[in-house]
Amino acid sequence: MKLVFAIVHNDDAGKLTDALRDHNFQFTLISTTGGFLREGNATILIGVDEDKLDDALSLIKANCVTRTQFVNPMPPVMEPGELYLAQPVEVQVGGATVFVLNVERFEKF
Ligand code: 2BA
Repeated sequence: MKLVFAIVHNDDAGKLTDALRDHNFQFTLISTTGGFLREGNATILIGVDEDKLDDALSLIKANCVTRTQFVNPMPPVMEPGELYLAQPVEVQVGGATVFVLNVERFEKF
């Protein structure tokens, strides 16, 4: 068995979880925050048998879109009277960041 951790954009989470449900995958949805942008994203934990792993990854790929976002960098330390004009920096987010882990043991009590 494998455990898939998929970190996805909040706007893709609904479509992806609908697709996973339609294909009978069991999963847990956690509200998370990206360390860099400090914006909400969604982490989906999916426990899958190995023969279904590729199907789960295909659904993630099909339902998560790459987006461009702009971030304002931290302003530098300024002397009084100095002017700083922030230049937003472009970053690409997603489609999905995916980790696949081996499951040593799986129990339901
Ligand atoms: P964030 O940490 O908010 O990062 C959002 C996007 O900002 C990243 O998109 C990446 O394009 C950019 N970025 C992140 N750190 C950066 C840095 N130090 N300098 C410049 N740009 C940077 P993605 O790579 O698609 O990541 C989307 C989200 O997936 C991340 O949100 C984070 O929540 C998670 N993630 C990505 N890589 C991870 C990792 N190695 N471990 C754990 N979580 C990860």
